[in-house]
Amino acid sequence: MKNIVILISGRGSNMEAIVRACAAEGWNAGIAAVISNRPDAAGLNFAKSRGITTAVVDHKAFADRTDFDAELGRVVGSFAPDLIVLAGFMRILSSDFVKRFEGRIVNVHPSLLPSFTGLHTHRRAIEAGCKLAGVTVHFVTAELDHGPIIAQATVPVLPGDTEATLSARVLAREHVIYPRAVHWIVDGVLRVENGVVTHTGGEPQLFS
Ligand code: NHR
Ligand code: GAR
Repeated sequence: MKNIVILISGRGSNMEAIVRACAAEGWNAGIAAVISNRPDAAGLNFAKSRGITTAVVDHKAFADRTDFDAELGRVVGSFAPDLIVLAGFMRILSSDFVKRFEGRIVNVHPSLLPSFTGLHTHRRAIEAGCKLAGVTVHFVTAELDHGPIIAQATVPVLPGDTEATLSARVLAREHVIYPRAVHWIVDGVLRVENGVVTHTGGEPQLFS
């Protein structure tokens, strides 16, 4: 059984999709904890309703990033995670944190990386006139949104799209590919070579 720790900051719909898939598909894994940096994150309620241990490490209670990261690392580490899943987690993690859990942290980012790293991806894709948008699941490295790409899904950008309509279209794909990617990691079927992730069973890593 692998221990999964999920970090959230808000709604937690990706966390919910992963919790549901883990149970429904009988993964060889358990959700050891859901941890939020925001005390009011709605996702904490869903986790509690499923009997999952929750914790809050409020970044506002710390003098600086180093102190916050040290405490987050202590709390995350206390659950002996095999895998740390960032699901709408909004705090940039220090290189010390990333090094400590090297190769065991994944993130879902709402753009087709390496385009649109950082925040406000949907607005920026619309303003750039992109006709294609999407979502990327990647391993987390110290360099923000630059880790090895595990899976991507594409969606069209439609005339008249707003941040709200585009993000909803992308989010629906996130809920499909993120649980799939996490399941692959639990099953140990991915190989990373020179920063490129390959599914050893040849399953497609691109979704439409
Ligand atoms: N940490 C590292 N080291 N590497 C990554 O690839 C990370 C990461 C932490 C979070 C998620 C990421 C995203 O998918 C993520 C990837 C937050 C920010 C940000 O600017 C940027 C990217 C991501 C998450 N956060 C502000 C900060 O100062 C705070 C913003 C807020 O609280 O609303 O940390 O997009
Ligand atoms: C998701 O769209 C996720 O890709 C994005 O925030 C949303 C979280 O939704 N993540 C980021 O923007 C990270 N900077 P959720 O809380 O319902 O999973």
